[in-house]
Amino acid sequence: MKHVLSVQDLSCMGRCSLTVALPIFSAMGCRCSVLPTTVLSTHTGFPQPHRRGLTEHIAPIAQHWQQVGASFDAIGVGYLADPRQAEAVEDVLSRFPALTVVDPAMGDHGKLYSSITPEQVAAMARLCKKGNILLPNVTEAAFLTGLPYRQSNDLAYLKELNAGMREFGADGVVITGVSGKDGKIGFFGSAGQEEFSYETDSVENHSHGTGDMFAAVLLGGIMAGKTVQDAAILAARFVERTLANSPKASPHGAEFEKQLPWLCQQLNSVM
Ligand code: PXL
Repeated sequence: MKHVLSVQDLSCMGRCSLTVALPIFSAMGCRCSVLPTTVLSTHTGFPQPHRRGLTEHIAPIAQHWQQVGASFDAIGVGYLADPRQAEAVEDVLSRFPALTVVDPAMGDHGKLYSSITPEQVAAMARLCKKGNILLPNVTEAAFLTGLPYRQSNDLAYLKELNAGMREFGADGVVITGVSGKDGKIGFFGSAGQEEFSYETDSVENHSHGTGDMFAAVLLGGIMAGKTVQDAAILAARFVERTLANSPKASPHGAEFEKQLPWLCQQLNSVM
């Protein structure tokens, strides 16, 4: 059984980050260990969550894992609260060689989340250099590459964003949140020499945590033997189904649990 490490915050309520990653990895047949980087009462979409950073615990946890001989097939990194945390996670990545997927969760719709500083963007850029696969949305790719943000599916622009992200050294990049024509939404990506794109119907249902669902399904798909492109398509279809079958814009996040049986079926049909 593949062993995945999920490195991101634990938002105790409001589906996102670890509370999404754990059940998805389990449903996809992976053993999932966790490195919670911050505990929050809720994600930051609720007003004034209580939060406790766990930055100083990251290195001792990783050291203990080394003492007990832990190893991982893959590591998925998501939302991190500040630059010190990003540095601590960089250190974890250097201790455990594994396929590393970095989702530089920092913003959306052309803006950084309120808690994200320019120093955090620089720290995430350093972390991206350690990733084998990078999963920015268009906003994050623009901030990381220094290119202007455009809500556009212009191919030349997407190729430029993708090329800028590939300069971090990853073998694969999937840029999510690309707005298409006729209300479509999709991704543009590359793996090795190949570029690819995909669109689904855009469901008018903005919800926290859908990027975290995408990242978990993508990594679970790769662990199940899929290519980056096929795993990204599976992830996009999972998020589309989830949003289409959830109450609109609930702060508690989208009801991905109802789609887990479908996800298992998709894997079983190819395994
Ligand atoms: O889904 C990304 C995310 C993760 N963790 C926390 C967040 C968010 C997005 O708002 O607030 C704490």
